[in-house]
Formats: sequence, structure tokens, C-alpha cells
Amino acid sequence: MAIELWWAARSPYCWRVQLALAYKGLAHEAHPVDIARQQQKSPALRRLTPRGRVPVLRDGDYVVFESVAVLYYLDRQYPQRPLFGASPQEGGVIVRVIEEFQSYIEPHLAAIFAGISAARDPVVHERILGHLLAAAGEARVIEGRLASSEWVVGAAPAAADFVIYPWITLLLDLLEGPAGGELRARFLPVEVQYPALARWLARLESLPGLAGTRRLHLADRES
Ligand SMILES: N[C@@H](CCC(=O)N[C@@H](CS)C(=O)NCC(=O)O)C(=O)O
Repeated sequence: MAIELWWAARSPYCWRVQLALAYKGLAHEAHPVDIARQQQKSPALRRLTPRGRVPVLRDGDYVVFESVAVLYYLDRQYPQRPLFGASPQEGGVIVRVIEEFQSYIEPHLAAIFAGISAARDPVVHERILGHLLAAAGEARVIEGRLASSEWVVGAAPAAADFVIYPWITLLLDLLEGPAGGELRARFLPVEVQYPALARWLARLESLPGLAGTRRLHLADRES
């Protein structure tokens, strides 16, 4: 039975799973979910995941949700092109970097996305700027890793790359768009401010199948 994935456009959580599927060369049946229409709360999806969030992956009789759990499952079930490193030690670093990203950067990025539409309000603007500066500081740590390594951890693409890439790409897209305003200059141009990060983005996009996932999430910008 085919792997099935319920996913939503512009969801960094769904995108990381699609990157992993593409990287491992795993075909799947995609079920797009429209969050604006609350399709993730439909009874059919709630039967798969009580939280009513995406991504959700079904493989035969097995259902898994929470994106990092999905990555872990895919890696154990389909070990070709590993996502969690070539050794237990490398796996430990990959999971640590994911945890650090989710704990210390993701909340800032989520706050930027949630608030940006009201960024003309000076109070909101200050708050968003604070989140952007915090995220930019953490991005320096990733820039440092990528200055001495092609991938975030180890000698091959791995789960840490796939967790971080969608958020960075969606942030760049947001800042480049009309909502970016004067916040743009704090992060862009990425090639100048974060050159190793920019090279890594291009490197990931040149992997077979990965650019296709970009079109799924940024279709409105790239059509
Ligand atoms: N921790 C979850 C987060 C999943 C998540 O928040 N998904 C969002 C899409 S980006 C969602 O389904 N939101 C709809 C809702 O909360 O109703 C994961 O890693 O999968």
C-alpha cells in the first residue's frame, strides 16, 4: 500500500517531511489540506490524529504525526539515505541541533509569521523586530556550522537540514514580499549577510526532487 501524506502549503512541518520523502526517493500519495477552510479538523483527519494538525503520514496500517516523529519513522522503515547520521554520535548531534532549532528559533519565527500582517503598528513592529533579531542571532550559529561544513551536521544531508530549510525559505519569502518592509534589511540580502547559508540553500535545492517541494509551497510566487 502506498505511503499517504496529508499536508498543507506553506507549512514548514509538512515541508520537512516532503523533503525527506523526496530525498529517500519514496513515492507517496499526497492529500492537500486547506487550513484556511479548517480541513485539518475534519472528522476523517481527526480519526488519524486527535490534534487535527498536519503533517500526518499513513503507511499501510501505521499512522504517524508530529513531523520529527514522521522523519524518525521514515528513517527506520526506509533506511536508504539515512536522515539521522552515519553513527550514534552523529545522530545525537542531529537530534540536538533539531531540538535547539525548535526550542530557540522556531518560536521567534512563528511569532514573526503571526504578527507581520500588523507590523505597521509601531508596538507590533518593535516586538517583531525583537523576534527577528533573536532569530538572526541564532541564524549566525547555523551560518557558523555551514561555514565549515556542506550540511548542518555531518557529511550528507540529514534531518537537521530538512527541519531548518523550510523555515528559512519561508522567512526569506516573507521578507522579500510586501510585508517585509524595513525588517528586510535585517536579514537580506542573504547572500551578503549569511553567505554560507545562501550556498547551503542552493545546495539543498539542487538535490534530485527537492526543488519540486519548493514549488508546492511557494507556487503563488514561482508560477
Ligand atoms: N509540532 C507539530 C506542528 C504541526 C502544526 O502545527 N501544523 C500546522 C500547519 S503548519 C497545523 O496543522 N495547523 C492547523 C491547526 O493548528 O489547526 C509537527 O511538528 O508536526
